[in-house]
Amino acid sequence: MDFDGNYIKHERNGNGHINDTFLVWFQKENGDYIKYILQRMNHEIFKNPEQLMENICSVTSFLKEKIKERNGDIHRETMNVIPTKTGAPFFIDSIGCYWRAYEYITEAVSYEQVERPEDFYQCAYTFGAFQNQLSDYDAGKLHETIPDFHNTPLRFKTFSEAVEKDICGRAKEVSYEIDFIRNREQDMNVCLNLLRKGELPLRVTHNDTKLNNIMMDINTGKGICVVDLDTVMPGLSLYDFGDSIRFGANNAAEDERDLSKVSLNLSLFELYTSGFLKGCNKSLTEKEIEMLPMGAKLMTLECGMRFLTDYLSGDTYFRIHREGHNLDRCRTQLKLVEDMEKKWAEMENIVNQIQDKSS
Ligand code: GN1
Ligand code: MG
Repeated sequence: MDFDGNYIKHERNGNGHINDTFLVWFQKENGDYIKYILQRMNHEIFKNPEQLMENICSVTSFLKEKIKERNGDIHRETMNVIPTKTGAPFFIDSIGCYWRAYEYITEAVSYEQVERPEDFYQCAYTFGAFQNQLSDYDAGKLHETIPDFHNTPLRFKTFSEAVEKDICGRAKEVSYEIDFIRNREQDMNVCLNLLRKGELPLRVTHNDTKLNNIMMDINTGKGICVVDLDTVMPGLSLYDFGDSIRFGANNAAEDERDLSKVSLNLSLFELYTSGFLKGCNKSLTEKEIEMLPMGAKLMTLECGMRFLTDYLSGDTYFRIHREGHNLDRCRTQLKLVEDMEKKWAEMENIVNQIQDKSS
């Protein structure tokens, strides 16, 4: 990579389940230290790193133009890919691993859980604004880095096959979870059917809108930059809204074992909804807004189903840190779905009230 100066040291960074991320220190000729983010891409999951990096370079260049128009700081408000010395956006090492590097965003932090409600509002606003800024980006230019990423009915099919095959002999201990998912099969088609009928628009979406994919300014507390652009693809706005609720409006962590702690925090749901709609700046249709609660439920159900599929298949997709980790993750998601179902009327009311206020 075209790093400035001499290598000093590196350490692991972040909590992603897919790629390996490192923070790397260099020392410049004038003695100053400079940090970079270096990532080994998961080539098993992202089958075409060339296309993936083409997406990222194209989207970040587009964002940079928008940032310049508003006199923003292009080194903080978007990711910046550091090319190799020959100008390529990634590097393949001697054992065939793909590496890429980004500028390090200084004086910024990302959170694993909502520590202050204001942070969640900032996260919502920043993801909403990200989507709004890309609303005139030609989605046809993007490669599908993981085809059918949020195709929930197809995920259900893959899940059913994993149950059928049961290669680890684990299905018998998770019959409650399997039935829970099967009983909600009809929910899985709802959003894609609306897309097919033209009632929901296809947009450029991030598709992995966890709280920890937003960098916050440590001084002002403002959301500054959306990171982890690997899954930026055409999708539904509901996916981006829903995945944030799934992760951030849960009263417990994604892998909490004590399920009594898992529930939907309605005030965080409300805060996120208002921040997201503000960031989207009236670019969402009425139907999209009406379907926001469904987006939250769908993303949570889908994620729970993906964790269970991986558990049944021998934990080959999501990185695990303990036995049964993917099962624990699955259980929190299903518990959250159950709680959303109980709070459905309240979720709808919140969305309606925010919409009424802003119109
Ligand atoms: C993965 O790597 P990370 O943690 O940003 C996954 C998301 C899941 C998430 C669950 C490419 O994201 O889809 O929602 O874990 N990313 C991919 O925590 O599969
Ligand atoms: Mg991430």
